[in-house]
Order: sequence, then C-alpha cells, then structure tokens
Amino acid sequence: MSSNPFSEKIPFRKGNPMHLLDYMCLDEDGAILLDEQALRILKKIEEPISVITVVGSYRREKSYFANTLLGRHDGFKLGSSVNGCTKGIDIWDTPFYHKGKLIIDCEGIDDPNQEVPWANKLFILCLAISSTLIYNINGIVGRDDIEKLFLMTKIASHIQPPNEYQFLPNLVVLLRDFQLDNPPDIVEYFLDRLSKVDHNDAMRNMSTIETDQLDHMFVEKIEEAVTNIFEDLPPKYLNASEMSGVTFAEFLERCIEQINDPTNTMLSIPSAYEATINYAVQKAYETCLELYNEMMDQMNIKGLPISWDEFESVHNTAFEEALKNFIQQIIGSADQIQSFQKIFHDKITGLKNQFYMKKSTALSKYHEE
Ligand SMILES: Nc1nc2c(ncn2[C@@H]2O[C@H](COP(=O)(O)OP(=O)(O)OP(=O)(O)O)[C@@H](O)[C@H]2O)c(=O)[nH]1
Ligand SMILES: [Mg+2]
Repeated sequence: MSSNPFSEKIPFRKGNPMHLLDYMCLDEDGAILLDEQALRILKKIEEPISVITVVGSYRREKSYFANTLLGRHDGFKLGSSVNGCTKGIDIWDTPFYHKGKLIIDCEGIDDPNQEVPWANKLFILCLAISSTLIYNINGIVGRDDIEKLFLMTKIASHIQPPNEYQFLPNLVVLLRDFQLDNPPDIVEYFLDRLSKVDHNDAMRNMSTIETDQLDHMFVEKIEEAVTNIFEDLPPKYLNASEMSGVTFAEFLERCIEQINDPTNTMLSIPSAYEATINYAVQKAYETCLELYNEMMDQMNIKGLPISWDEFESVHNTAFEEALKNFIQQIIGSADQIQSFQKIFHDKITGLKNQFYMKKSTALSKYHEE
C-alpha cells in the first residue's frame, strides 16, 4: 500500500490493515466470525502484548486517528460517504509486533444500519480485549455523548470481572474538532482547525493529505495525544501475568465463544482466563518436553556410552533450557504457576528415567562386547 507518513514525532509503522472479525446476522442471534489468518498472525507473537482500540460513533474519523497512532495518514480504510466504512474489527498486521503493540480499528457503534445487539457485543468485546480504549468523540460533548457513555457503563455490567485484579482498560476520551477556546476538563482533547484547509476535498481524502496542508495546532495536538497514549500504555494482563500474542489470541477466541453463545447473558472473564491459562500450559508442556527430548537425544547422536557425569550434565542443560522456556510460556496465579512447575518437573523426571534406562542398556551392551 502507498505510505503517507504523519510527522517525524510519531514513528512510521510499515504494514497493512487486516480484518480480524466480522458480525454475521443470523435469524435471531448474530455470530461473531474470527478471521483465521489474523488469528494465526496474533499467535505468532510471543512477546507481551499491549492493545489499543479506537471506538466511538460511526463516521467520526476513528480510522484516521488509528492511522496517526501508526504515524501515518493512510493505513486503515477511511470513508468519505455518509455510510459506515469500517465493518467489524480490523488490526494492523505486522508492524511493530516485536514491541508487542497491537492497534485495533472498530466499526462505529451507532450506525443506524447496525443491529443493536451487535453494537453492544462489539463494545463489550472491545472492553475485554483492550489495554487502552480510546473513546472518540467528535465536536462538543453533548447530551448524546454523555448518554452514550452512560449506556456503556451499563453495558460494562454484562462483564463479570476477575475477583482480585484490575481488569478494565485505560480509558482515553478523545475530543475531536473542538472549536471553542476553553476546553472542558477532560482527560484528552485536541483542537482541530481543519476548517482552515482550503479544499473540502482534502478533508474527504485525509489519507493522501500532506501534513503541511494541516493546521500546525492540529498536528501538534495529534502528536501530543499519540505520545501520551503510548507513554501510558499498559500491557494486556491476565490477572497478574502479561499476555503474549499467543495467549491474547486464545483469550479473544474464548471471549467470542461466550458472546456467541445465545444462552449466555454475561461475559465471564474468570472463565475466559481459566481456559486461556489451560491452553497456555498444555502448549508449554508439549513444546518444552519436546525440547528436552531433542536436547537429550543429542547423546544418542553423539553415541553412547558416555560417563554418568556427562549424562547428568546433558540432563541439567536440557532441563534448564526447557524450564526457562516453560516459565516464559505459562501464565496464571502464583499458586497455579507453582503447581504447573511441579507437574513439569515430574514429567521431566519421568523422561530422564527413560533416558537413564536407554543409557544403562547401552552401557551393559558395551561391557558385554
Ligand atoms: N473534519 C475532519 N475530517 C476528518 C478528520 N479525520 C478524518 N477526516 C475525514 O472524515 C471522513 C471519515 O473518516 P474515518 O476515519 O473513515 O471515520 P470513521 O469514524 O472511521 O468512520 P466509520 O468507520 O465509518 O465509523 C474521511 O473522509 C476522512 O478523510 C478530522 O480530524 N477532521
Ligand atoms: Mg473507520
């Protein structure tokens, strides 16, 4: 895709927008459909992840702001008609995942053509998966916006939070196109003097606009807002553990499974956490025991017999490496982590005994020969 950087102060991120999920309207209940390819991309991210989601009313320049988070004018698709442009949820595909930052651009939540249950589900899902939720308001904060925010606090009551840990994301209220001199006391705001741009066409086509065509105050306020958002960006937590892309993808799937279940009236975060923890630990057992086996197999390749000291030293190195990987992959409470480690230790002892038998057989054969 063409690339139109925003300004030097916000790092330019390469990549492309990608569809993460869609809503499919069925008879009475709709279903959220996840894109498998996007899931695969998320599952490749092994680092801790932070998730910034831009939500708000439809046709209010949300996608444009999501682009500025990527240091660009273009990126997520912008729409110039009165109809909603972004549908479902999009993510930025590969750009700065190595630093674990995921930018999410959402469908507007009150498009008149939209199904009301979907708008609620979309907002519930965004609350559950974000570490920073940017609520985009355009113009002066009016009764409508206050009502919408109030409605959202009601929607949030459909989420059952975990008992011990803080769960809800950081909320950034982003006030756009504010035209008065004294802004209200609100966490984030910025002035937009786009009306000074000579041609209306420019505003209709913000993805190709050049930064020096924009009012410098607008650019400055965007830079300030973006910098503040990244400075205060928390990682996405699962209780006290940081989620990696792998665990985030699993958590997302479990949340969607619950939201899609028509018999479910609450999104239970503890149960989505539990399923995610189990998935992470099963995967960790699998990959780390395999790693141990591979490292121990080196003995056979090099050729038995070896001395018992050498055997212990190969085991110790393989065990340390496997344990290090295991600890990196598992998540959960301190008690859970301790019990997972104990089980892992027992499993490794079992495998060590098998290698011990192999070596003993090889040794006795050696002495017979
Ligand atoms: N006045 C003004 N127009 C803007 C601004 N940012 C983007 N636009 C233009 O507003 C139109 C809509 O922008 P989008 O970013 O697509 O809006 P959106 O909220 O993502 O829209 P949906 O995805 O349909 O809900 C586009 O034509 C943009 O070029 C801005 O800060 N001020
Ligand atoms: Mg959009």
